[in-house]
Amino acid sequence: MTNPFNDSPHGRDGTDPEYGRLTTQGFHSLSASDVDGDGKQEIVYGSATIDDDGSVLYSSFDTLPAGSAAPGTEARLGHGDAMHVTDIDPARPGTNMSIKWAADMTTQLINGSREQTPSIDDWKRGRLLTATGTRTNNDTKGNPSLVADVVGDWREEMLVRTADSSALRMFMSTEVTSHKLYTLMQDPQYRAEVARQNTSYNQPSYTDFYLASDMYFADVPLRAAWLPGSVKALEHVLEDLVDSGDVAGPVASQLRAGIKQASKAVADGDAEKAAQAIHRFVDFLGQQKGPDAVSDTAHVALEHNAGNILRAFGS
Ligand SMILES: [Ca+2]
Ligand SMILES: [Ca+2]
Ligand SMILES: [Ca+2]
Repeated sequence: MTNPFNDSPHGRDGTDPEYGRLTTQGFHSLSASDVDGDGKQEIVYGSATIDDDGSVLYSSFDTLPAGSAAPGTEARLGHGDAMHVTDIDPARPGTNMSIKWAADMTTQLINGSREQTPSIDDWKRGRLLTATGTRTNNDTKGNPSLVADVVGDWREEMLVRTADSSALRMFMSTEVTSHKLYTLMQDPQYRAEVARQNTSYNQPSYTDFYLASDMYFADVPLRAAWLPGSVKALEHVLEDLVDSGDVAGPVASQLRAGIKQASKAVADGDAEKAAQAIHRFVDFLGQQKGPDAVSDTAHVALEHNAGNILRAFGS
């Protein structure tokens, strides 16, 4: 496409009746974020957002400004080049690549592109780190290979390649902090953002809550994230399926009882007994009758999670 900042209305409808109007609204990256607060993530595609059910949540249009190719014309917003999705003050100058590096919870800049040595800079304290012998990626964008809370506290590490691309180096902050927070990887948006950094142009990964030096810790959401292979994960999935009506009737209580037995066995350190309880759980799934209802979706989800537990137990 041609330059969106000095272009005539450049949007060209695609052929799909529902999605055709999103043509040219994407850019080099994307984010997954719960932008409508319904507990499910939407795909923020650039100047458009796809709702969790696959429908178009919004597609942004605006009036082309004076000095553009067609002032006053209503045009779809197009390629924005970079995007930041979080609880942020949009009136502050939007950054290219940033990092949560300082003990006081402020944000630092990562500088250095092409043949420059990457550095971490603070607007008050100046240069905090020079990553000698390394380079960034993506030409003028100067992105590290990854910026993420890899070593879990809440500070981000910077992973950059050596200048000869033979190795990765990970730099971590040695500033001693008095602030305590769970690892950022426990934030569902942040976790998806870290995955996204590895599939498109790198942009900073953001939490879905306000993370800054003037944050209120009372506003930090408590996370209920259960890892695959835990009985808690299976319980969580079952309760979601009961809520949605995918599991209904007396079978719900039988399945709950199976999970309870497995939980108790895990707490007692009896893996064999826990595995037996999960096997019985899977048997129940295959034996509903009368008023019981387990949808196909529920079947697949519950069997998958039960299988994860059995694999974790090696049985
Ligand atoms: Ca949502
Ligand atoms: Ca939604
Ligand atoms: Ca860290």
